[in-house]
Amino acid sequence: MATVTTPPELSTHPPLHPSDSEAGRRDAPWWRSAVIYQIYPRSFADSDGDGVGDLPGITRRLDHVARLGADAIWLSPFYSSPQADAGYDVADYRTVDPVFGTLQDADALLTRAHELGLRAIVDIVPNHTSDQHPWFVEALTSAPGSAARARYLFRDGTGPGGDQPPNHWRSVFGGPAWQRVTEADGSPGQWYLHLFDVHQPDLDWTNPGVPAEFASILRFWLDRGADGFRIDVANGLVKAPGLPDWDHEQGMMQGAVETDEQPPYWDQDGVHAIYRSWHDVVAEYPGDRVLVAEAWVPSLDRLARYVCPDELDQAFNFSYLLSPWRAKDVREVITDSLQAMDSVGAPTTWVLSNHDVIRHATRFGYPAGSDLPKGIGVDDPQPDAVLGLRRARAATLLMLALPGSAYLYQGEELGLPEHTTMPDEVRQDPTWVRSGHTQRGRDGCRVPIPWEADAPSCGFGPGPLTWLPQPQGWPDYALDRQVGVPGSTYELYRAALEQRAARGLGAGSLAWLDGYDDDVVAFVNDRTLVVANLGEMPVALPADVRVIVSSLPLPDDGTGPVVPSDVTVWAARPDHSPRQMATSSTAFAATRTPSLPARFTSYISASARRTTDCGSSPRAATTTPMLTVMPTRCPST
Ligand SMILES: [Ca+2]
Repeated sequence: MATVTTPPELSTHPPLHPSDSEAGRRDAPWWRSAVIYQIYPRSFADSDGDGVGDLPGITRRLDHVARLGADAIWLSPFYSSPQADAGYDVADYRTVDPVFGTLQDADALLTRAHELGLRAIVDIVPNHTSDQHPWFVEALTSAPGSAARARYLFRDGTGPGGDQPPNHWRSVFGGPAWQRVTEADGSPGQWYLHLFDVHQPDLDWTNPGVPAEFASILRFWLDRGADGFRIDVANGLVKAPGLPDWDHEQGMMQGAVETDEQPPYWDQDGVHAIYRSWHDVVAEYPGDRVLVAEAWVPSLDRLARYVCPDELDQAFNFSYLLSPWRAKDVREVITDSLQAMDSVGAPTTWVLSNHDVIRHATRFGYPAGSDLPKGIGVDDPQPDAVLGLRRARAATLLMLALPGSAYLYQGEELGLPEHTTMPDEVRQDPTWVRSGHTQRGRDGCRVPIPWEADAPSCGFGPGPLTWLPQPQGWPDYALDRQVGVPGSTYELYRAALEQRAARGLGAGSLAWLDGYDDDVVAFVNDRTLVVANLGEMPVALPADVRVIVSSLPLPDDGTGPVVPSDVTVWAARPDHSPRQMATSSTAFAATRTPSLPARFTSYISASARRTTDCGSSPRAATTTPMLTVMPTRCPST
């Protein structure tokens, strides 16, 4: 390294976010500082070789999540569903879809999770049911004005013959949010509201039968041992009285609308009474159960209203996920997030990837702030995979140092990229068809996980079938190529989670540091110094700190270790206790090497570049109801 970097004169701001007290830490519910690992059941592990992941597959592989060091799992929906929207169209909230297994399999999964010390959060989808739900089937065969129709939002049409929709509301997926039905006598009939797909009729939450049914569903899963719920579209359940007209296109998934006005179906004040009642249901149960909101609202302040002390416990922080890899943006969103959640005493959450967005190892392989398509295909500009993984590791290490609760998405601990060259003819996300082949959708982040490099389907299942093709190079990311390998992304995650727990970072504080250039994100969390270098020039660490974990090994410029571009470091400050100085055996602990070890750089570039194929893994024969009409729910990335 040519330039000698001088250790900066650092000064600490007053804490933006205070630590939990010792007593507070002792008594705090687990979820205030948890690391929660999202499992997308279709793509985690397949037990029976049909190419589709299932609950027994998850149970068999669950020790991986425990060894990684996560505190909990969140399971995306596995309920009986025609799969019009990847299981977010539920036909029976109390049964498991046969493609995923049985209710006994769900019980076994929950039992195994608890044996491993993992909590388990399940999904709840209360805004709408499937059109195959018995309630909706009954509503269709019942007369206008009947009790069965009153559970949904049936209305007469407008205009001559009622052949125009009741109002101008638009579906999130495009087109009118209303569908006309044919009455029992064959005549054109009423219309029903579907803010999402036509197969997802919205429930009427002002009908007392609806909240009563959902309280019963919550209890059904709490009784079986669920440790909480992730609430789908938590901002949508209540519509403004009278369904007043609104003819703007709305961009819920971008978290914004085209006007400053709030649509009469999002974020209505009435939702909060529902969540207060859910809070009470969950409070009937022993232990600390958690309610997590997926709520797309215009601001972090509006989001904070969902996590008031008598409502839900935490909310996904999509603002953080959507933030570009630029220091100014990262500092701003961290500050705003902590201030908003602290204002109501709720833990802030952090997330970089999920089943709806382009994986962050790929997102960060494009220039910061790029406007990426909703799904990347072979014709699109391809990411810089090496840079993407480098930045993803740095971003993850930054995220895991933040106080609050962090969400991981299956496979990110392996450094998995998005599948960006998937042939269009094997795509399963109906977004591709529904968008007129303009948006490829989310298949690229849902590719089955590689467990064993040399096994068929990379160990995803017992045979070669995978419901989406695994890309070339997948074996290089396999878990068995990374366990115990210094420098692997898996070992980085494991070391980070170990140190996060040992150093109490999740319950800790955040105080910004001054002294670095603007393109460095630097803060202290109690006795841990965190430096993320988002700039181009290497920066020095203070002389008196000791490196605990770094996202890549740190070169030494002769005066001490320096932090290169796109690298994050955790370091112990001088007043640490011996226990907090403990370093993980496989972390880059206190490395003072003259340059990046060749073994590491070859690993990272090989992972990103190699073109070995994953056994022979043809696409699964379509033996299961595939996602034939699923609309997009992608947040903008
Ligand atoms: Ca299966």
